[in-house]
Amino acid sequence: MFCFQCQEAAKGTGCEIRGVCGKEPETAVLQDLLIYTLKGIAQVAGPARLQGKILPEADQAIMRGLFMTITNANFDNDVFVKTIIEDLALRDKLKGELGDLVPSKLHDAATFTVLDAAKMQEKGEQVGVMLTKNEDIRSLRELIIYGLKGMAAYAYHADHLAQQDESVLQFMYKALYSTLDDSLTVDDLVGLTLETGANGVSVMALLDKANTESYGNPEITEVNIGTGSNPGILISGHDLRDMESLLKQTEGTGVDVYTHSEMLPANYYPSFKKYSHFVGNYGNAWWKQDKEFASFNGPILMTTNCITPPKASYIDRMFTTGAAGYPGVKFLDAKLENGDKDFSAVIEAAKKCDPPVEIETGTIVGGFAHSQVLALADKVVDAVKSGAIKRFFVMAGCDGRMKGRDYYTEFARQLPEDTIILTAGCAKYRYNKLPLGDIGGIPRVLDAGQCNDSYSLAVTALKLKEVFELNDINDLPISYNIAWYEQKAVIVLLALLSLGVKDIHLGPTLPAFLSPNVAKVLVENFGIAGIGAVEEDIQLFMGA
Ligand code: FSO
Ligand code: SF4
Repeated sequence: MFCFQCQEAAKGTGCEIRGVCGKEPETAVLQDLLIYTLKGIAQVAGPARLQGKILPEADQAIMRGLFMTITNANFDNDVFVKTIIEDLALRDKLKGELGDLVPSKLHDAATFTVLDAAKMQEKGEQVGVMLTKNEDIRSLRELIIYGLKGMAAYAYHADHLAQQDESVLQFMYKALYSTLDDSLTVDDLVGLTLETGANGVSVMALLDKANTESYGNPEITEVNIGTGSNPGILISGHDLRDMESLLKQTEGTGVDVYTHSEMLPANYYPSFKKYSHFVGNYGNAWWKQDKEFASFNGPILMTTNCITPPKASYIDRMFTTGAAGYPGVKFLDAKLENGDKDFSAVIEAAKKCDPPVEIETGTIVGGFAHSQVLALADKVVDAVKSGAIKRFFVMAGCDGRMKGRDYYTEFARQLPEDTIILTAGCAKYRYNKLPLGDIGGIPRVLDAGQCNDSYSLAVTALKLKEVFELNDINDLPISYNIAWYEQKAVIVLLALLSLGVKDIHLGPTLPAFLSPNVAKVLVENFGIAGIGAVEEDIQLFMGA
């Protein structure tokens, strides 16, 4: 195996024996083969798809397949083997159906066959990341693929709420098969990387529309972080439709619902607030789940990544759905008559469990997505004009296990009191429980929501640019100090670059998949930089 797609890649270069995330080598190889299979489907069906032919089965295969290979999403070899077999059958069916629209010269990815799991290991070993020999081309191809994985995840959630963006879907085909094309130069691939970012903006806008049209605009909310006395279900991940289904089905059952990690922002949506048994948020970022799932006592529903290898003490009460999976963990896929997923197994399990052990008490504040911030725009603009707010810090992104991530807690703690942190994603757990106070009633940490809600931060920045009549988004008093972990953060980063944001600091370490030359392109054209010592970084940002 070789995998270097996330921030925790072994030795900062890549996992070769077993993933730091817990991914077994066989799983890594199957994921490589699945990506290769999807590239083949994209080559076969891409030209037809780009001419406007609608191919829902292929769209689904691409969205789900890419999503399944995101860090910590799916560890289940049987599911990968089954998916590859189904996708190869789909690819060959498409060849028959599309006839002349299929390119006459096909890559091996569009013609190979494997019939069993053993052969898949053999083939998968040959088609991984290292298949591309030139390190710069490899670096750009992987940067695009990781961006596509994030894009696919967001498109998948939007699709679950019946929203699609045709141009985003078409782009996924084009980008996938372009990574097979040996005639593309470094410059071509840099261009494609920026196009990936532009489509990242579109897909985040799409998911924002899907979420807010379905559940209302997030609003300022005090979220309870304590517990009640009933048995509870803990729901994690990003899928708001799953969240709604669970709330509807638990109503009146005596079972409470709590969010974990990336599902925390569900608490900010008006449609979910009406459920009195929706108690609040339990715990912190994804990587603390081993302890927090144990003390929660009740069942846990993972609607997406981030899963860490479950402990024996709670594996029996864990459930997955959607693109997520783990061997030995029950997967829920069956639908009710109304089209919602059937979560009765989780609810029945909860009834037999003890209530959660309380690990903290009090509240945290969030709900500052674009609509809420725009409602406060006058107040914010006045505070900037009067000098009460000197600078905003976008500290969106991810949390993770690495010790060096203490940097973000310290950074937030040491920021001058006339600064505001704009956040989204699970990075917030590094500082969202600190007593950082407010500026004239505006909290100093404004949480827009999930990682995809980084879109809201971009909307806010664009609005401020308009209000202050600036020509360049980089003239705003906003600095970007972003933490990354997995591939959704990659699409968020590419989206910000495509919006023209410069001088983003990225940590805690730069991606292992950036070759020195590709890193140089990002530094020279976009001012991307790493992080240093907290005090010096703050001085640098404040003097900027
Ligand atoms: Fe991931 Fe990052 Fe959304 Fe977290 S991009 S790691 S769980 O912020 O949030 O899925
Ligand atoms: Fe290693 Fe990250 Fe890949 Fe897991 S996803 S194998 S931790 S690089």
